[in-house]
Amino acid sequence: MKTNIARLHFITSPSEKHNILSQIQQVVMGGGNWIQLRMKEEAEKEVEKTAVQALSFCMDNGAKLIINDRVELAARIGADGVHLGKEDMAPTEAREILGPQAVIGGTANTFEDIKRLVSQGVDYVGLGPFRFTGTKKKLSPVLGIEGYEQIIQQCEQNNIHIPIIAIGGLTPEDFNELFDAGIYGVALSSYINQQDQPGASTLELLKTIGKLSSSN
Ligand code: TZP
Ligand code: MG
Repeated sequence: MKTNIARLHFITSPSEKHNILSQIQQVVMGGGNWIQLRMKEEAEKEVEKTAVQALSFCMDNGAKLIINDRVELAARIGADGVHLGKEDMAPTEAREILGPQAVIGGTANTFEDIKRLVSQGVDYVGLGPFRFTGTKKKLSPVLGIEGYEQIIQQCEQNNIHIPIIAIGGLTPEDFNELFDAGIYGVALSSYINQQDQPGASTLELLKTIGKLSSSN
């Protein structure tokens, strides 16, 4: 298991307030060190242009850049890793392309998903959605806190240890019960990029997470 998985993942998404690059810059300046570039609608060329600029900024400022879906693009530009959903390339294949140092994350909605992803060598799982969110299309069933508690218990019973990152409509008010349930970290998009000051918001979130996460 990679020990350097961050507790706060920022996922880019379209926002009327800040363009993608500005979101990344502000979050990183606020202390965020883990960015997932998620651009679902844009053409590959545009994604690559943004990804190259984002990677340069992240590298200069000690942050990791994880690319959503696009393994070949991540390999081409030398990004830190990829995040893969069920319909994307298998993590085992991505590992062959990206190598042992790359971070590979996978999306899970059930305990079975986590089991499969762990067997495929992922470094973390994004487990969700916690609640409804408009950020993702074709949303899987909402888990709620009971879903997390049950799935984390199943992981413990089956001796499965992998950083679990909660995702989906999260706000800081949710963190307490989620960390109590045993999650490792959180991934947020709209809560951060809809703020006037995503950097200041990131700093606050990191403080909260630091207080809650010490034992997980
Ligand atoms: N996967 C499950 S929910 C989600 C993704 C990518 C969107 C998270 O964004 P938000 O705005 O924090 O709900
Ligand atoms: Mg995907």
